[in-house]
Amino acid sequence: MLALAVLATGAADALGSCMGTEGCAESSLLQVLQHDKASRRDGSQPLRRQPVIVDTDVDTDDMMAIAYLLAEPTIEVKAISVLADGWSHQWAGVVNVMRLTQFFGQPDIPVAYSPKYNSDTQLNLKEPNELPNPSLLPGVDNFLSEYVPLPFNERPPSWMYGPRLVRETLRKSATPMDIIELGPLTTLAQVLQEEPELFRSKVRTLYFSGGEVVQRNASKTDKVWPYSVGSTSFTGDPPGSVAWNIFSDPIAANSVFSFGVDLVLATGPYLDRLQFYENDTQFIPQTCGIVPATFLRDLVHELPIAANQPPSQLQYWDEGTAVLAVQMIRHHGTRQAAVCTQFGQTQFALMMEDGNNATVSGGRYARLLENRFGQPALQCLQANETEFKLVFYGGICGGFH
Ligand SMILES: [Ca+2]
Repeated sequence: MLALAVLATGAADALGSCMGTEGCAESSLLQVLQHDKASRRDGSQPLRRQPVIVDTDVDTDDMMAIAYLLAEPTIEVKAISVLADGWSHQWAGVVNVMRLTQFFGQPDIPVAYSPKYNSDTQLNLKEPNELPNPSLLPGVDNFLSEYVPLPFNERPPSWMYGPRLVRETLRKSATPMDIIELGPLTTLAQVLQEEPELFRSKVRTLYFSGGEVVQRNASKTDKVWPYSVGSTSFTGDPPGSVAWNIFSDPIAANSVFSFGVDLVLATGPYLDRLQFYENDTQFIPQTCGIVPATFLRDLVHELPIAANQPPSQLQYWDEGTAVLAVQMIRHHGTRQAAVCTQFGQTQFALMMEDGNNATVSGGRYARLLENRFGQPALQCLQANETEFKLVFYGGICGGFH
């Protein structure tokens, strides 16, 4: 804790020293990392940074989550894979992620495109669902180029497609890695199918954004296949609601979940407590340097505009997953995280039946149902919203770790 406090103070100083300096935007967070290295030379205990892989569909909340993860000194993001079946177009998602890696002083982190949907996943291909609604995507695609503009990272993306990048990153790692999944499980399912033993030996814990395990007799959901999109991507909030990250590729999700990987679900009920407000700028620390503070204020101001949604419909979905993952990683994956006030252990399987016979099968497509034959999972079910916002905004500033 002492080392973290020293780093936090140093980070704030490094960022603060950037005020009014031309070119600071590109170098500011790099200074933080250099300060980290310099602090080790004075004899202080070096931080052991846990290696992680991030898989993402690069919605606005993914971008904000990745900003937090890149600013976090206790983890090291080794690779970022961008999904093809998520909340942005790949031409935009990859370069937006690379803007972030550059802004946070880690411009050479490999960022990969994905080639296509998992060839084993047929439903999306057979029945194009027009999800997300295409009208919602321009603001997402251009979030970090027009709304909160960051300099373009001139480096080329990885030559590898997402599944290969994940596979090779796992293979090269000397120690087991954590995976933070901010989108559908399409890429991870492909890695798993190709290299199950590598997955088993090198993946320590999978932190998954969304989902909730419910009882077989829980109230039915309004999500059936095919799903007709309304004015927004995903409407309705009944008990046992279905997560986008599962709904969009449930066959991939079933593959990963049935495998038996150590799994933490940042559940819908947990994430639903993390409401976005326009006055969340109050959580930007006073000590925050002008560059990250401006970045964060712009994020808050521009998010509803880019998302084309009122603030009341916006939550910190993937950001909540990122903070939960980081806090648990610091405790070696155990159920210790200040942001989570209630954990629950369960076993579940993914339901693929799309009918309305809940009394027989618990049916409803892409739902996670309690199942004694199924995969064990640790669920975070309740959030401490204030703790989350302090940690998220403070973390990006380098002021709270
Ligand atoms: Ca996402």
